Amino acid sequence: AAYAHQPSRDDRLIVRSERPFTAEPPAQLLVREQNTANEIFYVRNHMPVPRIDEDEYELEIVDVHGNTLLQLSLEELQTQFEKSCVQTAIQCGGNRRTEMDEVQLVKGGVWGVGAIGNATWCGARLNDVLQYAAEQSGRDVKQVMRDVRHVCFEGLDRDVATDTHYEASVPVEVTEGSADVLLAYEMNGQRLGRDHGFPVRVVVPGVVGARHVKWVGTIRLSKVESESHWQQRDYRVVQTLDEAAYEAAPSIQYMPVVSAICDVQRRGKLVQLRGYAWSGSGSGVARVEVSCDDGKSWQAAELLPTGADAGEDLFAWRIWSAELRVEHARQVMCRAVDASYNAQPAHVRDVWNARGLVNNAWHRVVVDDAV
Ligand code: MTE
Ligand code: MO
Repeated sequence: AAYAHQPSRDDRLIVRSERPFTAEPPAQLLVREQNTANEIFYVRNHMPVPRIDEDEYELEIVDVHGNTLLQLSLEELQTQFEKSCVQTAIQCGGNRRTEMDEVQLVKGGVWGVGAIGNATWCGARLNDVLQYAAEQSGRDVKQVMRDVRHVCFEGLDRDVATDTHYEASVPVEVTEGSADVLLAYEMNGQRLGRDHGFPVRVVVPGVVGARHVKWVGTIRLSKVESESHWQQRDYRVVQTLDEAAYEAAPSIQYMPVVSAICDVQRRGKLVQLRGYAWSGSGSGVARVEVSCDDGKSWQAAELLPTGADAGEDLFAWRIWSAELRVEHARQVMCRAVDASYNAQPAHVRDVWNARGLVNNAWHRVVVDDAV
């Protein structure tokens, strides 16, 4: 019954789990366009998709003492604040998890290279809403933010058995430092689909997917990180699954540079490759290279334009293409460097962890299998 009234989904998605629903697009489809079509954008739900009546929707802002500063309707959110847009990728912390299983089995759902998508998101800036919330309660925003260290976002999705809502938080430096942290109500020019957080989701460019809270109902200013399971006992890179390991590990926030090969077309000895690269934290992608001799030599890939203005697309992914002449080798691989000269590690074994998170090793594909 908890799963009655779920949205319908595109048949092209590869379903990784029905309940809760998680799915990714076929890799080839993922790199056809700069912005991932909404219908094939990966879905990662932890609970049933809530049914929300847009006329009844309310967003509540709560201060560090637990007092409500403001309640906003969807219409107020859309009309009282300047609409701001950002083109950014969102990537699940578990993207490319399955490659880690080859080193040693990890705990977590199956993901290929498709637990990432790129879109233009539009909505109200979180900072504008916080400023307004402070004013409405007759206070100065500096005063309201004074003891705040983390901003917690609670979703309206709920596990009925335990009465818990999805929740995650980001450090306040992340939100205060960025005009691109949005309470988004549009994805690629359309209103958000139900699987992607209708009517409002949080978008925090550069940060792991788990913090981009969908169906956001409450924003809580806090001295501490969210106490939720997803902040404390998941989305942290641990080598063992005990409590002490989770407590010692920082929660994943900004993501490192990553790339993947998504499409391989072979014509005789020529192999056409297409993939994505993402700098995560927002320095931008400087370079992508491909190799067919196990990394002895590398050839530059061509980065395709994002379509956004220069400097406005640093959180967007880059689609790239390359043509390789392959003699005997069957494995091709790619790697990216971001504009701060951070590079990807060579091997999955170098980044292996017990939950299979943040796999940004060079991506390898066997040519014959990938056609
Ligand atoms: N927000 C809520 N309320 N509930 C969720 O289950 N999943 C998170 C995040 N926000 C989740 C959520 C995770 S782990 C990811 S990777 C992204 O949403 C996925 O966003 P998408 O389904 O729009 O691709
Ligand atoms: Mo995720």
